[in-house]
Amino acid sequence: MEEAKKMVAKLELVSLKEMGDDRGWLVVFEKGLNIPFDVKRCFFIYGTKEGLARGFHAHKKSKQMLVSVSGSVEIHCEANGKKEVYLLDAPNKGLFLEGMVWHTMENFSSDCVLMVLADDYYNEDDYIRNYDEFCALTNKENAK
Ligand code: T46
Repeated sequence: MEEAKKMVAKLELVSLKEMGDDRGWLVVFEKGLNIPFDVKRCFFIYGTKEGLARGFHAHKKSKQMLVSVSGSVEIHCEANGKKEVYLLDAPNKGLFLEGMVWHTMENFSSDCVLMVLADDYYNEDDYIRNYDEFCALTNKENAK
């Protein structure tokens, strides 16, 4: 499928350097240092109800960095034929996602504040919210 060949899926867990002194800790996100894109948008997800999962989509192109700045959350990802779960439980752990990564956010702790940095403005056309469509575009065998 020509369209699928052009689609990128990248995931990387990034460990950020913590700078600490007797006052506490400081972590930096900086383009070129640990963020491989220009940040155009930032949003926060918090107050998620217990047992609730969010996400259930992939992006066609967007690049994002997910960081749990408070509490913890699991990011369940499916990309390049593999399923992996990443636990974000510290402000110095970033999960970089680009493109065709089907992801859900699950098991939010009650104090979780999930920060997301994105390389582009909000555009619903960049979302694939239908799992069968995701499977078809990534040539998955269980696609209908
Ligand atoms: C993602 C995960 C990690 C906006 O109007 N502007 C925005 O910038 C965003 C992110 C959302 N919205 C609206 C769209 C929906 O009506 O806010 C509502 C909730 O968004 P959504 O259901 O997409 O939220 P999540 O938690 O499922 O997904 C979000 C991001 O949308 C998505 O890009 O990768 O967080």
